[in-house]
Amino acid sequence: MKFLVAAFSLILAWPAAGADTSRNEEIAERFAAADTNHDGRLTLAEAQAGMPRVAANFSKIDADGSGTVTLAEIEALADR
Ligand SMILES: [Ca+2]
Repeated sequence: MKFLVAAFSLILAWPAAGADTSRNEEIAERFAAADTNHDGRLTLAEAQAGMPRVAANFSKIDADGSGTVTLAEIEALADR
C-alpha cells in the first residue's frame, strides 16, 4: 500500500516537473532570439531589445558583474 501511495505521488509530481522544463525552454528560446550576435551572452542593449524584463533587472542578474548576462544567470534568478 505504501508503495502504491509513493508511486501515485510520483505520477502527480510529473506535470509540475514538465511545466518547469517548458519554462526553461521558453527562457532559452527567448535568450537565443535576443542574443543577436550569438556569443552566448546578452549585453544590456541586447536585453533591452529582446528581453525587457531581463534588462530591467540586469545588474541583479549579472551576478559576476561582467556587463553581460548568460542563460545560466537568467535561469538562476528565474528559479527563485
Ligand atoms: Ca550577445
